[in-house]
Amino acid sequence: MINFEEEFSERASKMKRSEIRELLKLIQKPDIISFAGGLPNPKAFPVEETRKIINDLLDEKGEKVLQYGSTEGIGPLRKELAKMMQGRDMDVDQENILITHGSQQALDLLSKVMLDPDDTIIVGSPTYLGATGAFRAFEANMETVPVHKDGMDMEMLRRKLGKLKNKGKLPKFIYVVLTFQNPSGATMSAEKREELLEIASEYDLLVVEDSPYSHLRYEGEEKPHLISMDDEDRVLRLETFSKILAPGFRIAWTTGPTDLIEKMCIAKQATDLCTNPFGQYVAYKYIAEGIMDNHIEDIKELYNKKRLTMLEAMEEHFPEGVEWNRPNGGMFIWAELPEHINTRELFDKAVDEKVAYVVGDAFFVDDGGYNTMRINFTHSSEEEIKRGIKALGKVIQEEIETMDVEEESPISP
Ligand code: PMP
Ligand code: G9A
Repeated sequence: MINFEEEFSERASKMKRSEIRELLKLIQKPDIISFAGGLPNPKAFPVEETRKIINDLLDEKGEKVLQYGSTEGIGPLRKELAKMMQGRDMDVDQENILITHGSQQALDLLSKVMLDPDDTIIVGSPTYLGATGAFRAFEANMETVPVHKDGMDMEMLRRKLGKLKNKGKLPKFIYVVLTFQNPSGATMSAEKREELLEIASEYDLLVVEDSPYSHLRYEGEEKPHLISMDDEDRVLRLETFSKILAPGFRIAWTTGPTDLIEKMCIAKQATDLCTNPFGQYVAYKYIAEGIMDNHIEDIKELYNKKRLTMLEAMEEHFPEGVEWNRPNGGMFIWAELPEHINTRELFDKAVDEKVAYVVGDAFFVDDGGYNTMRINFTHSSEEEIKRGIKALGKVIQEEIETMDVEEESPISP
C-alpha cells in the first residue's frame, strides 16, 4: 500500500482542514441552533425567479448554456457586472473582469500566480479563514496586523512594513475585508481607506480587497470602495453572488490590474477551463432582468430584522463582562468574553445546550482571539435566534461563575 504521508508534496503537508467546513458537518443535526456557518438564509434564495430564468434559458439558448464557455467568463455577464460596478462609482472595464467559481477560487488563483514558498503577505488579525487557507496552501509567510472595530490598525501596518522592509521581506500583497469584515463585522472608515492606499503606494504594494458583503448594508452611509479611490492600479477587488443570489451557483467575479487578471485567467485555464456557464447565464439574467436590485432589498430587510433580534437578545441574555460590536451590515457579530474564558473549551458545552458558534481563534494565524467567538445572524429564524442566544448566554454565565470559583479556591500546597 502506498504511504501517502511520505509521498505528498511539501505544499500539501502544510494544508490544514478548514475549521468552518469541518464544523458544518458536525453541526448539521436538526436540533442544533447554528450561529456558526456564514450561510445565507434559504428564505433569501429567489427560488421562483430562478426556476423561471432556468426554463427560459433552456428554451432560448439551451445549446449555449450547456456548452463550455470562455475562461474569462461569458461576455453578457461581464458586461452587466461592469455596468453595475460603474453605477457604484467603480471605474471598471468588462475586459478586466474574470468570473470565478466563488471568490474562494479567486483567492486560490491569486495565490497561485503571486506566491512562491515563504513569500510574505499581510493579513488582519483576525481575518477570513478561507483566505488564510488558500494562502497557506501556497506556503505563504503570513504577517499579521491587528484589526480593531474600525478595521486594520494603520499605525501597526506602517510599523510592520518598516520592519519587513529592513529584513528585505516586503509583502507581495495586503489582504483586507474592509466592509463588514468576516469575522469581526468591522468596517474601515473612509479616512483609513485613504491611508491604506497611501501606505500601499509608499511601499509599492498590491491591495486585495475581498468584498462579499458590501451590498448588505442595513444602516449608515456606504464607504468609498478602495478600487474607486485607487489611481495607481494597485487594487484587486473580489465580489461574489454567494450572498446576493445563492452560493450554490459558485459564481463570483474579480477585477483589478490587467496583467494580474490575465495571469489569473491563464492559471484558471489549467484549473477548471471555465466557470460553470449555466450558472453564469442565470446570474446574467438575474441582473439584466432587474431582479437583483429588488431582491437585494428583500434580503436586507430579512437580515436586518435578524440582526436587531440578535442584538436585543444579546442585551437581554449575555452576562456582564461580555462585549460585542453592532455591525451596520454583513452577517456576523463578534463577541469578546472575559480574558480567562477560552471559547474553544466552551464550545462543547454550548453544543450540549444545542447552540454553536465559530471559535474566534480560528480567524487568527498568530496566537490570539482565545476569548472570542463569531456569531452569524442570517441563517437562523428569529425564534431560533432568541432561543439560541438565551442558551449561549447561560453557557457563558456558567463558565464565568465556574472560573471565578476556581480562581477564588486556595491553591493546594
Ligand atoms: N471571502 C470572504 C470574506 C467570505 O466571507 C467568503 C464567504 N464566506 C468568501 C470569500 C468566499 O465566498 P464564495 O462563496 O464566493 O467562494
Ligand atoms: O465555507 C463556507 O461554507 C462558506 C462560509 C464561510 C464562513 O462561514 O465564513
